[in-house]
This record gives sequence, structure tokens and C-alpha cells, in this order.
Amino acid sequence: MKPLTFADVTPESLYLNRRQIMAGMTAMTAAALAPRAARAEDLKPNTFEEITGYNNYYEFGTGKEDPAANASMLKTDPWTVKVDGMVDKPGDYALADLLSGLKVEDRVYRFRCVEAWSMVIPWQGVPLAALLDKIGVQPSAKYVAFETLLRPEEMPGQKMGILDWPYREGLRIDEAMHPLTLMATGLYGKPLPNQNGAPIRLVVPWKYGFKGVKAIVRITLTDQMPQTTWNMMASNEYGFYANVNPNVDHPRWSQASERRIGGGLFGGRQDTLMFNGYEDQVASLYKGMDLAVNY
Ligand SMILES: Nc1nc2c(c(=O)[nH]1)N[C@H]1C(S)=C(S)[C@@H](COP(=O)(O)O)O[C@H]1N2
Ligand SMILES: [Mo]
Repeated sequence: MKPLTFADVTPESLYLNRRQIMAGMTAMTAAALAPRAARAEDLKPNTFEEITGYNNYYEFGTGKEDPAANASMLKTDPWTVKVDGMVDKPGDYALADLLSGLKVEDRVYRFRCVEAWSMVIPWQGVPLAALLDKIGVQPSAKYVAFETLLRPEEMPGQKMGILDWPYREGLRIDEAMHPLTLMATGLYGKPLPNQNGAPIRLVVPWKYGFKGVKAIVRITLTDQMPQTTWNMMASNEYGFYANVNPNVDHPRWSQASERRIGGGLFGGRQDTLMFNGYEDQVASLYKGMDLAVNY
């Protein structure tokens, strides 16, 4: 049986006029309507305004509205990506050359930040596996590491010591090769807005959002587990794996539920799904691993 959503139990006219009726609702009614279970099929995308107006991108400030306000100062053309390490075709690639021959796909994914908010985002991009096949991963490579552009003149946050710049992330090779893993270059059919990581960013839908490194300028194949920004910052709070897991809480807050951005005051809280709802596709990658240890 499908759990009811706030929309299910609310006539459309009231739903649209929520603001007007809110004043008349008692706190008790609101509490009764608030908790709802997430539905695996609940993939209604957030609006373009929500996706591009509420961001994490510390190079442009720590506030959720800072990236939208400040990221336009980043120049994304021309853009060069260094490919190095254990690859057959290393080099400094112009972005268009790196992507040439790769098919851009549409992917609507749940997005779950470690801070316990979430969205649904209609990305466009190329599977990372296709890109890795193109550059030729050598058998000795066990991980892929990514770096964001380091350009403090255009990324003012990099003049502050909030994080150890440049922002860095990484994946195990099998995670990187998984068909769900995307190098996003667009959303809603438009080129990726700067605040979302233009011109190219990583999207791993079963992991917390911080794995999704933005404005990538370097891809390194290595046999060592890469250092990752948030793990370096607070290793007891942010692990290398960062798989979405409602059963493993962050030391300072619960990960059992999440606030869906745009869900409204009463409808926005929902259960967090194991591997963010992608358990059937990815659980086998972590067979035999203790997910509370490898968080
Ligand atoms: N370079 C860089 N990449 C980053 C971040 C950042 O601060 N800098 N924030 C991460 C975090 S915590 C999240 S939740 C997502 C947010 O992506 P969005 O703004 O497109 O929703 O980007 C991730 N990638
Ligand atoms: Mo995040």
C-alpha cells in the first residue's frame, strides 16, 4: 500500500492556497499531517528556481543563497581538465574534447545532502564510465580522484580558510564505473548553471551531496584512496564512502529523515531511503562491508 502524501489528502485548491489557510490551521492539525513516508516513485523534480537558488558551494560563500548571488563571476569558458595518473591517455583536455563522442543523457535523480535536506534534480550529463573508458583506465587504478578549480580571484571563498582548497573528492573504481554515476553538464535541458557546478560536476545519487564535486579541473586515476575535503575537515563526521544511510546517524543529527526542499511547511519531511532509494542497484558494491564503520 502506498503511504499518503500531503498532496493526496489535500484538495488541490487548498494545496495551492496553503498560505491563506495556514493561519486558520491549528498546530495539532499540522502535526498530524506532517510526517509522511517517502515513496520510491516520488520523483517529481524540484523547480529550476529551487535547484539553482538553494545551493552548497563554499567557494562562493557558506549561505545557501550565496552561490546564486556570487557564482556568476566564475569564468567557465575556456575550460581545461587535466587527466593524469594511471590512464592510457593522460593530458590537458579542452572540455569539449574530453566530452566529444560521449552521449549526453537525461537523469532524474534524488539528491540528498548530508545536512538532511533533499531535492529531485533532472540532470543532463555523460556517464562517468563512458568518460573513463575514453581515457583508458589502467588495471592498476583502484580509485578516481577529482579536484575543483583553484582560482581565488573568481572564487572568493578560497581566500578564506573555511576548507582546505581546492575542494577534492574521490570514488572507488567500481563506484565510478557504476551506470548511475554521472558527470553532469546540464539540468532542466540547459547548460549547468554556475552555482550548480558548471561546466562539469560529479553526481553520485546514492551518496551524500558533498561527494558531488563541482567545477572539476582534474581527474586522477590512482591506487591510493584519495583524500577528500570533508573527510580531511572532520573525519569522524564525514567518511570517504558517504553512502546515504538512514540507519547511520551523523554524530550531531539523525539521518533517518529529510526535509524535501519545496515541500512546504507541512509536507516537506520524509523518510530517508537506504542508498537514497538506489539500494537495488548499488547495495552489491558494499557486500560484506560494515556500513557503520565505512560511513
Ligand atoms: N567545489 C565544491 N563542490 C561541492 C561543494 C562545495 O562547497 N564546493 N558542496 C557540496 C555539497 S555539501 C553539496 S550538498 C552539493 C550541492 O549541490 P547543489 O548546490 O547543486 O545542490 O555540492 C557539493 N559539491
Ligand atoms: Mo551537502
